Amino acid sequence: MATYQEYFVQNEERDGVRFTWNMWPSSRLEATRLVVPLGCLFTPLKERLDLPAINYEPVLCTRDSCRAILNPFCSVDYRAKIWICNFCLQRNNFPPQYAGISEQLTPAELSPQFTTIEYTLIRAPISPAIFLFVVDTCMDEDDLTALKESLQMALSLLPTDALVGLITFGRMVHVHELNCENMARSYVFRGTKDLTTKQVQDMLGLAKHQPNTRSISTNPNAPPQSNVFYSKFIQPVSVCDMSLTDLLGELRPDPWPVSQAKRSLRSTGAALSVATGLLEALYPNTGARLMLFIAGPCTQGPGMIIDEELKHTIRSHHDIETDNAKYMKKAIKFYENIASRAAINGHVIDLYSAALDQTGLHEMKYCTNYTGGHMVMSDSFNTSLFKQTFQKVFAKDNKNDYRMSFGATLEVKCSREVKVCGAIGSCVSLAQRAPNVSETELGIGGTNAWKISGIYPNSTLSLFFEIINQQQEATQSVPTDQRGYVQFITHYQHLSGYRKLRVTTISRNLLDATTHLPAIAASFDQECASVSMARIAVFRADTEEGSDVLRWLDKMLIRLCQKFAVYEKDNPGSFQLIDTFTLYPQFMYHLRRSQLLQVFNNSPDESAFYRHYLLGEDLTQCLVMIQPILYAYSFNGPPEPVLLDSSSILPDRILLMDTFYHILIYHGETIAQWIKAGYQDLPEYENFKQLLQAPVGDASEILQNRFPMPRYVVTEAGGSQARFLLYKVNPSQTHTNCVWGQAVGAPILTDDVNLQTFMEHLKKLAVSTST
Ligand SMILES: *[C@@H]1O[C@H](CO)[C@@H](O)[C@H](O)[C@H]1NC(C)=O
Ligand SMILES: *[C@@H]1O[C@H](CO)[C@@H](O)[C@H](O)[C@H]1NC(C)=O
Ligand SMILES: *[C@@H]1O[C@H](CO)[C@@H](O)[C@H](O)[C@H]1NC(C)=O
Ligand SMILES: CC(=O)N[C@H]1CO[C@H](CO)[C@@H](O)[C@@H]1O
Ligand SMILES: [Zn+2]
Repeated sequence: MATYQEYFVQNEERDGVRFTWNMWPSSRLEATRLVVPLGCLFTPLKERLDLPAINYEPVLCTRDSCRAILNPFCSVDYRAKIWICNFCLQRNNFPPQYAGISEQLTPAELSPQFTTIEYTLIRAPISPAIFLFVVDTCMDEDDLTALKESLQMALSLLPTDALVGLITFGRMVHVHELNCENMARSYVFRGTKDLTTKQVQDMLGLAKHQPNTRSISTNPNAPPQSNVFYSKFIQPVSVCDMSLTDLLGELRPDPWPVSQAKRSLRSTGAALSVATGLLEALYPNTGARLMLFIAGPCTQGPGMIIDEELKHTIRSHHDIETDNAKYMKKAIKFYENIASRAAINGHVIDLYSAALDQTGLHEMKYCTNYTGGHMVMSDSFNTSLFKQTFQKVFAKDNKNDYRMSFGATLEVKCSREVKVCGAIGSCVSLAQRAPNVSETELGIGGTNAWKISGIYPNSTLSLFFEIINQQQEATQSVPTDQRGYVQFITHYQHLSGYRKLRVTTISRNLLDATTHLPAIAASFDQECASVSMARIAVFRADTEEGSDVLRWLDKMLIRLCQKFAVYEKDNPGSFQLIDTFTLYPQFMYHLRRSQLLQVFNNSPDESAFYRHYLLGEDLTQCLVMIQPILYAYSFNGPPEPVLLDSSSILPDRILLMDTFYHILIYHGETIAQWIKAGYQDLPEYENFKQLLQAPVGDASEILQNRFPMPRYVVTEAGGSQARFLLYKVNPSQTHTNCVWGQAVGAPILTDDVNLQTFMEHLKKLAVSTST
């Protein structure tokens, strides 16, 4: 049999699913005693190049309360042309077009290799995607020029049938008409006023329009209909390319004078409100992307982050803790409302922030969080970080398909042993109360369906489950072949305009945990568990004190060790973790110290940015955020991964650290001296030049493939930026436990406990009879 590790990887590649536990306890009580909740990380649109093209509709179970989709786990009677639903045991007839099936001739959706399959719903109407640029003009000429170039590039990268629109703002908000031949015209709104949707629509003259009414053709042979609907504000890019190019060309920084001691008056909130209202009126329930570009905080009107006086600084974490953030609560409420309206309609909001100071991402984060939008943070629009990240938004995969899709809904169906408790990720609840929805909520619960307005191949949700068998039932000799099933049904609009449906069905064995605990422990996926717990912690950090979240993580870790380690009571020396748990405490150690949970030295905007990606990326990338990867380069051998530990910092080594958000190259002391001496330029030290080049090459490969592009830092021993590395490594050699001159590695001055001390504490607490 394959190892569990191979099984995890195979499941992830085939179905985009990793579960915390891969054997499930058959009773509810035993499941809650596992400490780490039963859950999974699910990547609905996991890139799969080998999926067959299926252009027919899926077959559904006929039981009204079920409606699960035919899958390889259903039993089939080929002679009678009947299939039995694995979720509700309903017997269903195959539809007439399946008359020819037999054991030898099975449709793809029954084939065991297609537990994940995708249907293209060719009869559904086609809708081109909509892109609305909402552009701040309170920035200097250079920055605006750079931004205009990026927008121009975006126009050339869009599908030609895409619809586009432009709103600009500074003190005022301008909604630009795109159909005028020679004369640029725009509708102007004051930035101070909070307008209702209805007011926005009346002022733009949209109220008279019937919103896009769509009907699915009843004639199966009818070609897909395109219900394109233009207005003077939103036009196909192929039509308005010229006028939009002219408009962008003429765009100037906001003309209102700004005095020395003041900030620009920037009406971000009003602009977002107008933009959301426009899309709501014209394109409800259609894929649309609202791209907001900001160079500073909103300083007036709805959504105001700070006033215009420069002597008033933007709130810090300390201000938030001491309830001294004057505008924050009101602003959050405003942006959250905008975000909900957009999310319900399948509209995505992206935040592209380019400024040295904070711009209010902390208050605006709901816009990206609820809609699956991108959050990008750079110092200016004229940086490669912004330019290359923005270009990647429009990137295509090997099949020449765009990587962005729209308006997804994810529905989860469970067999009778399981209920769904909630989801954590960039989504909102569709408040669909089904029989299989648990009363216990974890994450966004009380529903079995969620909306994900913007979705990409790597978008990953955490889903949590509950086992519902009662204890009594469990002890009534559970048949050993009992299996639980979960089906994930993802509807989405591809950028080609087609609607698609991805179905993933998984199954796991249920075991009596009172007698089979070792088998359940062996099925523990500690990587998935670490990311799942990190997401729960970050989810809680939004509403709870940071110290409470850390205490909760510690408590869970101790309880997990108490349950699954081998030890004698009150004898820490006897403590031993079983194989499948050995890495977990280390992940928790690094998570506790990470910028995901520690706010010291970070602004609220930075915290919002870091957390946004933990809640959206796939398992591999989330693990890097929790515990960065460190590689060493030296003359002593090929590059190799090394421990994230201060002992890895050696004078004759170059280190490359990947934290997901940062790529850092660090030159050890000796290496730095050689560079200063210019050895790399001498022909006889060609090998030194090559050694210097190696990490640069590897870094640029990471920079190429990552979204968003990480910050790139090159530093050396004693350099000010070296702190990025020193904060991350385990301080195994601090001034208290190393002898100067003898120790290998760099000593670090810190009050932070190191991993070894952390583990000692953990052992002591876990084996203690008094906890
Ligand atoms: C962007 O910055 C570079 C220097 O880094 C400068 O040469 C260039 O002119 C700037 N571009 C614009 C559009 O301001
Ligand atoms: C996203 O929204 C949820 C509420 O639905 C909130 O609890 C969570 O903390 C948010 N996360 C971020 C990073 O904004
Ligand atoms: C998707 O995730 C994989 C790792 O799991 C990573 O290599 C790849 O760069 C990611 N793609 C994007 C666009 O972030
Ligand atoms: C679709 C689905 O999951 N249905 C199940 C929900 O739970 C009931 C009873 O708990 C089952 O009978 C359904 O099959
Ligand atoms: Zn069924």
